[in-house]
Amino acid sequence: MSALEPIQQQALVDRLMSACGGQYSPETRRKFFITGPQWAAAYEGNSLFQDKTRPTIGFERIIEEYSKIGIGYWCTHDTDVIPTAGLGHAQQDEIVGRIGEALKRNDMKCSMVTTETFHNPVWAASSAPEASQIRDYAAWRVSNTVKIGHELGAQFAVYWPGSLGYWIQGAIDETQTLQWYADTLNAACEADIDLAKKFGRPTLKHCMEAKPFEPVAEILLPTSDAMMAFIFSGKLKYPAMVGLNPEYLHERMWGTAVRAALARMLFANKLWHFDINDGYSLKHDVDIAVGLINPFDWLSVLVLLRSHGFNGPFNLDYKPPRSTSQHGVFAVSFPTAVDRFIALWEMAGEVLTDPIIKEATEALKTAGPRVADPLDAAGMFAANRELWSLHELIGHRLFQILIGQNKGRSFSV
Ligand code: 3MF
Ligand code: MG
Ligand code: MG
Repeated sequence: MSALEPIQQQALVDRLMSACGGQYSPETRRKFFITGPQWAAAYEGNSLFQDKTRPTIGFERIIEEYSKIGIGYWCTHDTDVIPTAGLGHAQQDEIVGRIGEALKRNDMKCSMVTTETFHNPVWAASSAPEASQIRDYAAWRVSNTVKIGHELGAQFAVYWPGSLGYWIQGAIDETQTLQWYADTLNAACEADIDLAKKFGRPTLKHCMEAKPFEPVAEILLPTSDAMMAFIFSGKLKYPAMVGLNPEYLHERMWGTAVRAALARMLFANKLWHFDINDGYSLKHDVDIAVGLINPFDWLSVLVLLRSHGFNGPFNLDYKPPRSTSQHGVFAVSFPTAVDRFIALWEMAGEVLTDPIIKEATEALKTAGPRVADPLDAAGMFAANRELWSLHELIGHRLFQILIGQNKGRSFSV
């Protein structure tokens, strides 16, 4: 093989992408409530120790590219699209107007809006700091985002309180900070109730998103479980308006089984929105695309979600790797992420109708014969002894479905 010029490299990528096959059509992709974040496609490849590898691109291009791929929904932070200094001024209305037109032109919808309360220096002492003027500003920021949400037709508002925490222990009273953060969410809900009336729309679903580490040393609401305790603490004025936006990797980062964490949210009726991606346990937030690291685990997650009727939104909150070019972001990264998700979703459907899993699950629930003495633990164990091998058999069947052995794919020696 001789060295390839960049233009030939792009053609090679495109040719191998189509050689991969198995792509879903944009129409099929659009049937799913899959949402594309402004910030994911705009990510330039930079990090704490790494410089940018891609150019700056704006919402017009991103909305158009998502639409072509068949990602039917778009979402954004307020400051992904409006400079902080322009918020609340004419510039905001002008930009929101242009976003509305870009969405319409490309047959796209805005699904969700979120407030950046972690990046700007104003949040250096957290998004609920001692300075009451900054807390008032935070309350205004989230309410302003809710307003933008109504203007763009969004159904969801998301809150990632990444800066709600500290570096130096002992300097703040955590319970006070949590109360101040509750006040911020109360302000967002209150504003939403008024705005919804004004716009003649339902109120938004307000979803909290937890991440255990980053960007500060100690996070006050590090997990979705902590957030549920917060929602049900009695400190929120509108707890029924507030639910969760878990992120697959954020849960995995602290070591839980993601499926079990999601089950706890389903149990509390608070799983409302889901950031889909992948990565490694006990590492920083690497935001790798869905299914590239833990496809087996992902299959299991989607079996749970499908069996509980959770149909999205599924938000592609990942970072196209910095090795991927700008061309690759839209030619490889997003379409393949969407297609792996759909393939895993369809596989989860196969799991739910698989006759072997069905029969095994039913047999386990029917259980062995009841013993006469309800206190006879040894007898109960013996009565079910052979059935419980089915747990492992079900696990094996899930693996077979993942690799297609249930459909006759074989690996000969
Ligand atoms: C950080 C995140 C955030 C949130 C976003 C939504 C930049 O790890 O996951 O993405 O998803 O702020 O509110
Ligand atoms: Mg993440
Ligand atoms: Mg996220």
